[in-house]
Amino acid sequence: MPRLHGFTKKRLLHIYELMVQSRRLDEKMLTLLKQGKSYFHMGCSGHEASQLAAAEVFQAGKDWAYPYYRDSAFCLGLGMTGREQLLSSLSRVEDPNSSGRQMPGHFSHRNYRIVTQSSSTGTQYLQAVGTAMAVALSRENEIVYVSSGEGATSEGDFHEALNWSSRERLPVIFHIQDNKYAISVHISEQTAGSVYELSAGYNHLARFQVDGTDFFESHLAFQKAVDRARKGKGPSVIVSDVVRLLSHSSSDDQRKYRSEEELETDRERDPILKLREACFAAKIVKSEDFDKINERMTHQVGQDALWAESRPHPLPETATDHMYSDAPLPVSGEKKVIAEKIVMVDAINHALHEEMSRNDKMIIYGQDVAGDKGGVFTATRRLTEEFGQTRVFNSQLAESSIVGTAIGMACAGWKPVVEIQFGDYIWYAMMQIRNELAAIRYRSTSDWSCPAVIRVPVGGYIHGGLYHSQSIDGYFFHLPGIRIAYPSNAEDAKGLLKMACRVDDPVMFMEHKGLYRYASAATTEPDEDYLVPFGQARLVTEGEDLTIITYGMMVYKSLEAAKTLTSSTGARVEIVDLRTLNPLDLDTISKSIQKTNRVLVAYEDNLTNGPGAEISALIADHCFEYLDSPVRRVAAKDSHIGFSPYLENAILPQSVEIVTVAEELLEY
Ligand SMILES: Cc1ncc(C[n+]2csc(CCOP(=O)(O)OP(=O)(O)O)c2C)c(N)n1
Repeated sequence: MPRLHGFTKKRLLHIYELMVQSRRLDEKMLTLLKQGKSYFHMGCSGHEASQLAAAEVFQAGKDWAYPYYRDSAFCLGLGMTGREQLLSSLSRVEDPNSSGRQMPGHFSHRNYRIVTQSSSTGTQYLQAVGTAMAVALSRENEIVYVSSGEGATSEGDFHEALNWSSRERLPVIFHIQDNKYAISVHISEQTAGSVYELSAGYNHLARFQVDGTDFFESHLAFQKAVDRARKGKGPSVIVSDVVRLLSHSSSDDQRKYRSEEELETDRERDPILKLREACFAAKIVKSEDFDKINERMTHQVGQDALWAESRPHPLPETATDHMYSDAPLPVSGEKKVIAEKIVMVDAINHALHEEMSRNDKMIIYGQDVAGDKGGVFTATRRLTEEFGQTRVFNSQLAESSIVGTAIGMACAGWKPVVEIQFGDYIWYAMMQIRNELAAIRYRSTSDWSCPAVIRVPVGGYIHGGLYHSQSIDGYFFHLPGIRIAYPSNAEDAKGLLKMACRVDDPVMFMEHKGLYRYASAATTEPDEDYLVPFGQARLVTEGEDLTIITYGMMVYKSLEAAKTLTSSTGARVEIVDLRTLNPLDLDTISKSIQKTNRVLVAYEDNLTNGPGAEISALIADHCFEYLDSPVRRVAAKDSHIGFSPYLENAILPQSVEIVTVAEELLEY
């Protein structure tokens, strides 16, 4: 049987058909848009050959894919149908990519292991690396595809991902589709040299530079890259020189920044024409065969579009569904005390130890967490010794890498419990947390979920200055999709962390550094079956005259204040320790206010827009009729935190301020 570069006629026609289908889909989607039936489009035209070359060597449903928004031909190659892509284009509820929740082209398909993609250029690389870490741990012979344009390689995450995957020889193929433009920005304004050149220097990383409009040349590179990935030799980066035949998106007009000559030169490199020519030259396919396919695809895409238009839209009442898991919360056993006294950091260590024993898929990593050191606060001490380097290891010094890879691991069914060394440095990971971790369940209508745990030391009162004292809860309290636990003592820390390790949602687990070894936060140690349910506040003290809603270190500042108030005024103060900020126990807050009729919210984050601001608003909404005085807040000043104790004391909230405000409320 005649073959061209090893491909039979039948296979070549199949590839040609997918290329044409992808091209017709672009055309049809732009028509639908002009007809006012859809809202946005990003085209694949000009990128088809390199994408289908990639799809040829990946095993759909076994291997993993993190495609770019231009990867429609790649997704067709894996098995996604034109109808499914049209449902996405028209934002219909049956769209398997996102049920109309994301812009078109943000691919996701559980059956083909296409992991849900966002619009953030560059977040996908580290997630792909995380999935490759999961693959390596599972010892499966799977590989991971991740794709982007050349513009997105300017994001730091690209370089972090090359570093991590190369260091660990992970089976990732980075496909960089270089069409020379990031919207209107030419690569000469983007990249110091070429992406191929700037990815040099990583040990174990293979690099390929190909004409991405040539299917056969691209296929050869992918074949080589995949072979070495499957043999455990490490990642590859394939830079495909492609053409962007359409404007960046339907909102762009490339004639504003590209000359007609340049556009014509690109059109001459059309990958569909190239494949046709190669097949003619080899006399393997006749022109009628291609013409028949063209006709069939025009007809099929037209019919598929009509079908997709007939399908239902998402219902408005479902707009906020899939924010959190529906799975019931794990249930605690009866509490048994196993030790008389334990400090909070040791309780955290024991919780991790117990959960690692219980769950073989739990993995711990972060900066300095491994070995005898066990983290700068010793929370992970002795865990590497007990569970080995493959399950408890040091990460590179890169917060986005820690969270990005954790997302990829969690999407592949593992349970990463990672540490960010100081809350003050979590900002490098903010994109991964805000746009990815928090949104993955929502945007994939629960096809994908990301139940990773981020442990993060926070808070001041430890002479830490601007960059070791920050409270970060205000930022994350604002964010739907992530649970927040914030224990104030050892027993709660153990029970809440064990719960965090078992729930099906992402959790930010905030650990106040000042409480790690704080004598008052030491408690008896509950046994391994003890869990603290999320959304259940604890009454620290009971009283009738005033409620203080608080959490973390402020529980102790409130206790001091309550003592002073009782001795000076005789008032009895009820202190409510929230234990989790999301979910928030509004019920306990409300019951306490019904009893005391006066409330103060004390929190360590700065005043403006801190969690207490929202809690005060909720109290105004839900408890107004029970109040005999205004809702007041005591919080940090709206300031950075100075290092000198004279500055720090003036900025962070103190018990004396709670006393002053409480007295005003009691006298109101
Ligand atoms: C983090 C981030 N910054 C900016 C954007 C807006 N944006 C969307 S696509 C794009 C250009 C991407 O260019 P490139 O990676 O080369 O891919 P191409 O569109 O050329 O295929 C930009 C700037 C974004 N989506 N995400």
